[in-house]
Amino acid sequence: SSLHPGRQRTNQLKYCPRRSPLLVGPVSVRLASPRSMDEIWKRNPVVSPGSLSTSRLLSHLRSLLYHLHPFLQRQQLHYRIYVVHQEGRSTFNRAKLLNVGVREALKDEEWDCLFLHDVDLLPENDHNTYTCNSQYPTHMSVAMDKFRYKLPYSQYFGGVSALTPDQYLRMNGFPNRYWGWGGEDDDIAARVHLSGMKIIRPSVAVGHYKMIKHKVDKGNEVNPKRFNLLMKTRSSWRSDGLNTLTYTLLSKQLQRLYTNLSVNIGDDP
Ligand code: NGS
Repeated sequence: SSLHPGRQRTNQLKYCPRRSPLLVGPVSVRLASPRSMDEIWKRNPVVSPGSLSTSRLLSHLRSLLYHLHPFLQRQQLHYRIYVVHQEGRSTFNRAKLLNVGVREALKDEEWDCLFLHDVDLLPENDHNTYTCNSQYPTHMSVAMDKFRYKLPYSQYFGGVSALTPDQYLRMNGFPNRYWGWGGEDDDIAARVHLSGMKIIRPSVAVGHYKMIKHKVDKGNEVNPKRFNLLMKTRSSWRSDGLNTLTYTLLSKQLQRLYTNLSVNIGDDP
């Protein structure tokens, strides 16, 4: 699953201080998943309610919600978390799921910022503000524990990123053709540059993330086509992306702590 909170366009920002007085900076992240959604709900009474279903929920998602709701509230943001669930047995396609999340989220509100967030990454410092830069896409997860708190390579764009809807449209969204593990984040980074933008990043001091450890996901086998696809990004980005996105929305449920989208996105042809 992938998800992204956003921030709403509003004319009432004068009521908010530029920098939230509630921030604490570095926070210690608890990796053990909370036992129940109820526990998270009780600790976050201001989250707007939908309905509750605790069936088949990943423990990663519980950890993320447990952590992210207080984090975003300390930043005094107006946000909504969407979880995009790929229904069925087809190979995982992260970038296409992110496209679906963006399209569906923008049907609900005129968000001014889209966060594309892996479910297994927990931000460790609330000075890493979940807002967008008005000019350029931002790569947020610059210092992950599994990479010893630095970038694994300078073009790395995986994990957590943030774009305005304008930036997202300008690069024709994300590729739909990456089935399985690897390369889609490199393609997204290439699109940023090919569409005339650049990537900006928070400082390594605040861009800290802890990753919830897990084995290789079933249904997300390494994509053997990824290098071939990456060689074609320059010629394919305009004809593969938001403008060619197709899927079937199977359900949209307002849970108490997030909005769940279940989608059929097809399979690797
Ligand atoms: C690169 C992958 C990226 C991936 C990154 C980190 O090699 O998709 O490693 O992987 N690019 C290609 O395969 C072309 S990780 O260490 O997190 O498993 O995000």
